[in-house]
Amino acid sequence: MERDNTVITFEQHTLLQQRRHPGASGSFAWLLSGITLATKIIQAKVRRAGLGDLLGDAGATNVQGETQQKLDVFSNQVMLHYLGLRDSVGILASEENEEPFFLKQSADAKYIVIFDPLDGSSNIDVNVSVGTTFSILRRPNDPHERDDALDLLQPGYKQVAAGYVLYGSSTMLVYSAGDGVHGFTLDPAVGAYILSHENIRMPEQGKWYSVNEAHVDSFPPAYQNFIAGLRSGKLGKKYASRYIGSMVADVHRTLLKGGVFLYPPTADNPRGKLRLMYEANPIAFLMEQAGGKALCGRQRVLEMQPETIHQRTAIVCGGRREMEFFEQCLDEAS
Ligand code: P6P
Repeated sequence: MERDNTVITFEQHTLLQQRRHPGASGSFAWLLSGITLATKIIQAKVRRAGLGDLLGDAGATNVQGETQQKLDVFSNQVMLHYLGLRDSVGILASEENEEPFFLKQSADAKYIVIFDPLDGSSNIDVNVSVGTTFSILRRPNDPHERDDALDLLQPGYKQVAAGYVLYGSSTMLVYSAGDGVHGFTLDPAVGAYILSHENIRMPEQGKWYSVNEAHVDSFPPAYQNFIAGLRSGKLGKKYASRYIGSMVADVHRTLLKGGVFLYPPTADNPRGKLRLMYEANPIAFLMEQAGGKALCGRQRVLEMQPETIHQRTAIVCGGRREMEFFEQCLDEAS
């Protein structure tokens, strides 16, 4: 029987999903096209970073106190511009900007997009994969019911959609709107994100753990015992380590192959290093949609009540077996 070579683009996929929500206005699909267009422009620059004057730092620091890379600044401007053009986007918040951008108060402007335009950018100069992460929240339809601060600081379970774009050996958009996790590979010849990984499910158990072991001496005991147990074969096999140091790449491997990715509390970052609103929340949303879990200590990441837009958090996220073992290590250490 001839193989069905029909391609499904991201736009087709989101329109098909939209049909399941009667009354959908199409404004969400139009918003998503802002993300796909911006990330296509970003990937084109990332892939040519060694040419022209795109490598290196931009001579400034961001709100995190991190040296901004030139591509950080470029990627941020592109995300802000193309999402800002979408009527349905009312608020934009970026890892690169201290304050959010309150764009429009119209009734249509019911979405909030919180993003990291180029996570892992310190790896760009050495040609390591980097990524864009995004989290989409909704505001009340009635402008009179809106509160700029409260609408932004919603817990992760209220995300209407979330995802990342990984600029790796290929460019891949991984996304969920609460109806499973789906991966789309950019076909440069067509200029479209094509469905390549429908309904991604995390393996029950993997074979890798992913953590920066340089900090292991300052991890809380439960985390130390967790890693030692994985390594010594407590889960029936001795785990190997894989750590790229670019969250989107480490998370993508964990999502597809199973295992666990973690950034525990450390002496340098006692609350963890990753940012809740635009790193941990999108990742946790995808992990849970794919059958995995994401915790900060005992707490489900998606239930954490944000206090500030740039707050950091610890995170352990992975497959069912690894996460059960992590919770067992927490119990034994208490
Ligand atoms: P460390 C990159 O700067 C980043 O925010 C994440 O992409 C990555 O997972 C983490 O920091 C790496 O941190 O302390 O291991 O270098």
